[in-house]
Amino acid sequence: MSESLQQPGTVYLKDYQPPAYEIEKTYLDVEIFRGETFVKAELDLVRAGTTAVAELALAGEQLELLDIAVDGVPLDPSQYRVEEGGLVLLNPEARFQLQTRVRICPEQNSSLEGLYRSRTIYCTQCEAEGFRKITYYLDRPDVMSDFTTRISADKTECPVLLSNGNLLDSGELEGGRHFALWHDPHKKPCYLFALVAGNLSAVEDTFTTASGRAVELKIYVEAKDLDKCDHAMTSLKNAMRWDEEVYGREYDLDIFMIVAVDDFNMGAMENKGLNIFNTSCVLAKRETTTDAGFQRVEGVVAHEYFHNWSGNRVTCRDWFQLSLKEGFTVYRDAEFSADMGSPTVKRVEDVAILRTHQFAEDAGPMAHPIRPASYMEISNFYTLTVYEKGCEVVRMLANLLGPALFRKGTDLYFERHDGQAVTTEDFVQALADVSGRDFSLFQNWYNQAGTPELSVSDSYDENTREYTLSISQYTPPTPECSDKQPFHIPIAMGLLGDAGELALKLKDETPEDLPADNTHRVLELTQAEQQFVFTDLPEKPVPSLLRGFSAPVKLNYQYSRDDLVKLALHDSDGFNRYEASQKLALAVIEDALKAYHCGDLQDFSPDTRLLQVYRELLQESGLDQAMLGYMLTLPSEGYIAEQQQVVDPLAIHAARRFLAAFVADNLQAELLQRAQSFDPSLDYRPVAADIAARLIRNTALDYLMINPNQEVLDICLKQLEQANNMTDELAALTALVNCDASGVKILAERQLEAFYQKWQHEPLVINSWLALQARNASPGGLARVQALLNHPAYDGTNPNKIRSVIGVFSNANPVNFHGGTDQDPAAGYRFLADQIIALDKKNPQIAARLMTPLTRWRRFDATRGQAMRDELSRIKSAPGLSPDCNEIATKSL
Ligand code: B3K
Ligand code: ZN
Repeated sequence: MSESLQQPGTVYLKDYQPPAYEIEKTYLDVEIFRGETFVKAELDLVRAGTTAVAELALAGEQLELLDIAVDGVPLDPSQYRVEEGGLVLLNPEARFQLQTRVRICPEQNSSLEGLYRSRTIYCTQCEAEGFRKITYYLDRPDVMSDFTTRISADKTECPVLLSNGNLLDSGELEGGRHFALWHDPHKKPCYLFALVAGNLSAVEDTFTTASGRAVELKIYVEAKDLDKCDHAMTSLKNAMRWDEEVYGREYDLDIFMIVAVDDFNMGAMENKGLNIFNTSCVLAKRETTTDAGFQRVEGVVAHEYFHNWSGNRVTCRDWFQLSLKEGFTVYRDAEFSADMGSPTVKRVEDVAILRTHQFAEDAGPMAHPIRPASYMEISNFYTLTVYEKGCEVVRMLANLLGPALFRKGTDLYFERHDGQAVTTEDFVQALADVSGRDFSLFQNWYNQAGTPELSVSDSYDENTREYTLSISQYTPPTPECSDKQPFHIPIAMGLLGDAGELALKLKDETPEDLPADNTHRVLELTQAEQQFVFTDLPEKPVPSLLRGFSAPVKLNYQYSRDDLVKLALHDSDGFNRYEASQKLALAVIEDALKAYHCGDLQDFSPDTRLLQVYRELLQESGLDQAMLGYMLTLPSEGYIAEQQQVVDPLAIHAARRFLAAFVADNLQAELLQRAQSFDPSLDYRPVAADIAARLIRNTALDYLMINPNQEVLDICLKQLEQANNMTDELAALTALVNCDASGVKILAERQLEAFYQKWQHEPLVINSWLALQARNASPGGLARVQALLNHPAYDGTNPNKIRSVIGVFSNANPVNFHGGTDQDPAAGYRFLADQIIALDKKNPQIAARLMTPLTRWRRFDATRGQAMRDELSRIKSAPGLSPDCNEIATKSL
């Protein structure tokens, strides 16, 4: 047996082999100097099996090996090889200590993976395979070790030195340097290792666990940001309490630290006891942060904290199991946020993202099961599928079991596998064991990609009073499999009669089977086709299907528009009320699209039933104002595009805009009343009711600003000037900038500049400022975005800035991205490819992420599709292309 280095190419789940060696103890001595860092590692390696190993390979990248010894004796060059990708030890003993010393250059590390420098702060990002850029190691999640880390650095430049676990020692060194020694008592894989060194200030608090232990909480930020940590701290304490109450999980160290850095490839990272965050997911204060920003901080702080159990205490055996920790943890944070705010609103928001973006991924060339069977570059698999669909799969399991059994199942999972690296089967098995349920068919959710499509038809027999729902499922082919097995699909449902919800009785149910709430059922579809017969129904009902979006599927049932009106106004399920309003709006937008294609959109008269619904909703007392805001918002261009056979982004934009103007014209009085309710003297609180009030008011303002009269313009400007919070300030600026009315453009330009002058010292506010311009659908978008890249506020090495400009333009400004320029319709695509090729040399992970819109070329007409494809080919043939971009280009072409 030998443990060899991973070759570039495809890695397969079926090839998994347990590690040949364990690393019992890891001692790291990291000496940070300006421009270079020295890492000494002492690894206590123990052979896992009884058979001798000819070669043992340790992964390593961009390391300069200075010294190598085994048990204190320097190795002769005949005893090892340094190769591309790592270090190979020849004929290793069964037990030995490997001592290496390497030189690395964090200052030159622009990939933001491994040890790098963000502004003045040294920090690490090791998941998935970044630890190998710090030292030679068995860089795989099933190798779990006891870590001790000594850090030393200049005391003035880096007064704060942090790593995982508890501080054992610290002190002064010669030459103005100092050191800190940390030990983590919990064994962990190296992807959870973290180190931070820099000039940071901390906000401190304590949390007393359910069993009475005091935990020190520290949030480290640059001193200028100390006033923006309260919300993260409150969110952290809420998350700690919630995990105790809902999952029985206590925190397990004496200290929990969060560090915020500006340059970070994603939102945050759950390193044991030392989470490292993108500033965008920690910092929040009302003057600089929108409601969505506050909610994001709460959600991400909770998510990373929850990983302490779902990910750290019980971790993944290999990276194919990523959804084991991510899907489950997203489910946990979603339920937490639902509990902190409004469950229906949270559900509506999450489902919108899933259906717009994950469904598109699942229908595209990068489609993969939540547990992929192969990958080329694991960084490309931190996807909406693994995270968001993974969450939906856990949600289905939780709903099939019900709260009590699900809790019993997660207790068993955590206890059975504490300290282990496991698979998604282990998770499902624990749930099966406590419930006695058979989840063998359910496993298809882990193994098959693609979004199942349900076709539902129904019939009612007046004589027998029976109502039959016939449901069939079909899943389109995806790259890994063209012939799908059926999925196990829970369909939560109810039936609406003329006077409200009808009592339900399935044909084979006995009176004892009937649940207390007899207006709701969960049907379990387990075959390609099934029928469900309800008896004793007095009338033909309108079915309310897939309540709460009980499964990540597309549901087709021929609702009449009157049915949709009824569901939107009267369904007892909040999610399905929203869904019906969206379906109705989508139907009217599709009418408008037909008119557009016939060239007479301007003379088109939309179905007024949509106005009827909106009017009644606006008058409904007791309706959650956030729900009202979402129900009144037309489906996004991205969501509309998802519903089309061939996407025509210009047509979609025109049709949606036409309908929005129609709504604004016809509901002017009602909308004006909402928009006028702006009151700058109201104190700002980021709580559900207030967030909802701002949302509906700003939704109304958006509508009115499509074609504003002076009164509306005055409301908008007043809000922009007097807002005491970023939500209202940015909403007013956005409405102004998005307004195409003549005369408003110059005003918008002036206000944009004034906003910049006011906020230029706040990077996160400037990100929003960049993003709102990148999203602006007015003609000339590409030129504006190119100008932004030359603006002093732009920094082409900072992922947040790249996402705010290039990411937002290519994903959220379809009319400009796909419209190009008058001279060159493909100019948007060329621009994006140029940016990707340049960025790939510095930060391949972010470059690969930016490729998503181009991968969707099959969804467009032949000319656009070919132009997008040409750009993918150009990326693919760029010299020195990273494996990250290469995988996506190869699979998409
Ligand atoms: N686990 C990290 C993601 C790491 C991504 C590496 N490319 C954050 C999270 O999901 O909590
Ligand atoms: Zn996560």
